[in-house]
Parts: sequence; structure tokens; C-alpha cells
Amino acid sequence: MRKPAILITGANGEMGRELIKSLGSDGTQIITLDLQQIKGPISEMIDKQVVGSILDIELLKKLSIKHTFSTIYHLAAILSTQAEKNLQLAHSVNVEGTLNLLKLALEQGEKQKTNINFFFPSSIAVYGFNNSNEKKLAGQIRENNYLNPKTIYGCNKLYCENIGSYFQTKYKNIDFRSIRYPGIISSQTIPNGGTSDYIPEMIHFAAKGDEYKCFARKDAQLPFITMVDAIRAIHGLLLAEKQQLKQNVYNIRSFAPTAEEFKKKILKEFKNAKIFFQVNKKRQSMIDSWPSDTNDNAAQSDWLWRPRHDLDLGLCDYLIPEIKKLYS
Ligand code: VAH
Repeated sequence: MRKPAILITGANGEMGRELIKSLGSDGTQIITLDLQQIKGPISEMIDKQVVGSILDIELLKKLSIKHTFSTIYHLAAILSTQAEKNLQLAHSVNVEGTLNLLKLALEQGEKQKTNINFFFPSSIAVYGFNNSNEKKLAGQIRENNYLNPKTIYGCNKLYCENIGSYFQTKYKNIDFRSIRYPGIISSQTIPNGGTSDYIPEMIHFAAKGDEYKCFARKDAQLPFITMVDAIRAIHGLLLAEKQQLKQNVYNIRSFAPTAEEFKKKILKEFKNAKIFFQVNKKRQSMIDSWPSDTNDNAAQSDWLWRPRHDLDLGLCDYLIPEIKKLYS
């Protein structure tokens, strides 16, 4: 009898590396798929590293023959700023790649005659506003409102949410669950290719003693969570009984500072930090099309989501001490 396995795509990314660390050793095999080799201590936690692409159909077929997957964490993606620069690559990776993994899950479910858990990280990029007035009136956005994405990445993610729900409804043996992530701040890595990167970049640059030119306006405002809570939410959602869940896709958030407010918090700790604002119009227009904050009541009531870190706790308990250690 083959040991059950989990598959993590995009395993060498910011979220993938932290997810691997968070997985206990319950005997389930950890199989990772990424374009790059995963290095460092976490590679010891991986049973099989596969270096390759989610677009490689033959490779996915081989994985499906070789392993008995119980859960697929499909994290591989081209983030929003990079997606705007390369529409075709974004479509291939974010949409066709996701379809490939859903088909793998379907094949596994049919082979095992059971439900395959499929976790898909979506984004607040699926929301969009036609003008600043509409955005102002909208307040904290719930899951079914303003689904008019204005970025390629947002279009990709919204389509994948819908195709994932379609697979679940039509084929039965896929349990598709998704979280619309806000910006995420990790103490271990600086993201690249994203548009919410200005907040993690700001604190990492300050800790390194490097000058930071913030590409967002002072009043730019998005919801954020710490990476600790981003990973806790995956486990919280996947551990919920299906009958608890009234929907497939959930907002989560914890704090929503403006760029200026975050800068002021950082300067309290890194007094000599040199942080300037040098707005990148294109990236700022993407931020402007996204909600200043979202409503996560559904996640709180359906699967008891609660962030561990608000902004101050996230800074003093996690971000500042761990980022200082990283650069010491
Ligand atoms: C991005 N970090 O910037 C992602 C996120 C809310 C934005 O989805 O593309």
C-alpha cells in the first residue's frame, strides 16, 4: 500500500517554503514541484523534490502514476506586476497551469475513488473598481461584490476560482478550497513580481540599512497579513469539515495600514531608515483598483478564522525580531 502524499507546486516560493516548514511529519510524503531546486534545511523535510514546470503535461502524468496524492497545494503563480508585463506567460502559468493541476487532482480522485483536497491561493486582485468614488463607497469588500478585476493577475485568479468550483461541482471527487489573500509580509523573504511588495520591501530594506524608494503613494492602502497567519489560514481552512463551509472562496485580512502609516511604525524601530516615496504610476494604478480593505466575516464564522497578528503584534512578535536576525 503506497504512503499517501501531498503535492506542493511553487514550493520554493515565499509561501511554499513556509508551508513546508509548517507541515508536521505525520507519515505523509511531501512531494514538491518547482522550477528551482529547493535548498537549505527545509529540503530535509521533502521526500521528493521535482524540478520542473506545471505546464509539463508528461511530468504531471508521471507524478500521478507514481504517487497517491491526498492533497494538492497549488501555489505556483506569476504575481500581478510581472503578469502585467507578460500576459501570455501569466495566462499559461496562472490559468493553464492551474487547469493542469485540477486535471491531475481529478485523475487522482477517480483512481483512488475519494476526494482530493485542492488548495488554491487566490487574491484580492479579483476585485476591481471603476473609479475612486466607487471604491470609497464600497468600504470593506465581501466575497460576492465588485468582482471586476482590472489586472491580468486578477482576471487569472478569478477564472481559476470559478474553474476550481466547476470541477468540484461537476466531478465530485475534488474538494476545492481557496483563500483570497491580501498582501503578505514574511520575515524570511522579500517578494518579487507582486504589487503589494512595497510593504515587505520597506521593512526589509530598513532592517538592511538600505535606502528604500517606495513605488506606492503615501496614502496607498491595502489589507495585509503576516506570513505566519497566511499559513495558519491554509491549515484552518483545510481542516474545516466540508459541511461547515458555505462557500469555496474566502477573504481573510488582519490590518490595512497606508504606506505612510507603515513607514512611521518602522521608523520607531529603525530610526535611521531612509524611506522615500517615488511613485510608479502603473503599479499605483493597480493598487488603486484593489480594495483598501476586505471583510472576512465569512471565514470567521465558517471556519473560525482569526489572525494571530495585528500590525503591532506582527511587528514586535514576528517581523522585527526575525528580520533583525536575518540580517545580523
Ligand atoms: C501581488 N502579493 O502583489 C500579490 C497579492 C494582493 C496582492 O495577490 O500580486
